[in-house]
Amino acid sequence: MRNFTNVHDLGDLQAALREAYEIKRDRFADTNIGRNKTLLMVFFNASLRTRLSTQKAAMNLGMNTIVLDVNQGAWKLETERGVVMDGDKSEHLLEAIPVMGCYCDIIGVRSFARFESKEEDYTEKTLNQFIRYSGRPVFSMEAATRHPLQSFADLITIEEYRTTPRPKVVMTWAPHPKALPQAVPNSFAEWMNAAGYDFVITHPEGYELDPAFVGPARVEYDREKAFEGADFVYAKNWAAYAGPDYGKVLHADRRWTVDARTMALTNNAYFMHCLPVRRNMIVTDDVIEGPRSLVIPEAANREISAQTVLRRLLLSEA
Ligand code: AN0
Ligand code: CP
Repeated sequence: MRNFTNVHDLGDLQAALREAYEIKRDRFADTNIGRNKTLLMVFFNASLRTRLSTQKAAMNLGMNTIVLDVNQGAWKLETERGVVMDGDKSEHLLEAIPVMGCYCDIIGVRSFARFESKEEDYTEKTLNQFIRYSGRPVFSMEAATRHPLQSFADLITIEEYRTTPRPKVVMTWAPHPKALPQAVPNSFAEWMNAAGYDFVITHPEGYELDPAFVGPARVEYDREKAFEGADFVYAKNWAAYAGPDYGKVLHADRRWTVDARTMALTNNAYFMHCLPVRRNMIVTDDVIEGPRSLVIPEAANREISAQTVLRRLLLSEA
C-alpha cells in the first residue's frame, strides 16, 4: 500500500480487519519495523483524537514522530499556482510539500473541505498535492471528502459489538450550529457499503450526500422509520452538499437530536459518534453517557486503525 486515502486502498477488508485484531491483541509485536523511520503529521485543522492516536500508533511501531500545525508557527501558505505572492502568504505549498518530504519517511495530512469551491474540495486538491509532490507515502488524517482512519475504527468497533452477521446500521444527520464537512458521513457510507451491512441513511430534505458515496445504501427521510430495528445508530452532522447550497447550514432542527425516545425505536441499538460531539445538539447527555454508547471504544480503536495503516505503509516501503 503506497498511500491510504479510502477503503479501497486496503484491498481485502476482512484481511485488514484480521490484521487490526492481531495488532489489538499485541500492539507491541512490531516495535522494530519503524526503527529510524520518521512520521510527519501535518495539520491544517484542529484535532484531538487523530493527533494522539496516530502518534501513539507510530510509537508502538518504533517510529519517531513530528507534528506540524500549519496554522501555528509555520509560514502562511499559498495554494494557488500562478498568483503574484504580494499578500500575507510567505511560502508556496509547492515548495513546502517537497521540503516536508525531505525530513520524513511517511506523511499524514489533515486538510478539511474549505467550502470555497466544491470542485476544489471534491477533487481533494491539497491531499493530492501531497501525494504528487512529497515523494513520500501519504495517508489521510481526514481530507476534504473522507476520513478513512475514522471509518476503519468505526468498522473495527461494529465488528466487535455486532451480534448478527449483517447488522442494521443507521447513519443519522443531527443538528449543529456550524457548517461541518461531509468527510465523515461520506467515508462512513463508503465503509459500511464495502462491509455489506444493512445500511440506511436518514436526514432532512436538503442534506442529501453525494450519490457516489451513498451508493447502494437506502435513504429514508422518515427518521423514526429508519431507526426501527437498528442495531447501531451513527450520528453525525454535515452541511448541505447538493447544488448552490454546498457548504451551507440549511437549519439546525433540534427535533433531529438523538435522544432516549428515538433510541427506544431501535433494536436496543448502540450509539456511535466519531467525536468531538456537541451534547444536546447532536445527542442528549443520557444517551451518550448510557450503557449502549460506544463513543469511547470507537476513539480507542483509532489507535488500532492508525497502527494497521502505518504498519502496511512501513512494510511496503521496506
Ligand atoms: C470535524 C468534522 O465534522 O469533519 C471533525 C470530525 C472528526 N468536526 C468538527 O470540526 C467539529
Ligand atoms: N474523530 C476525530 O478525528 O477526532 P479529532 O478531530 O479530534 O482528531
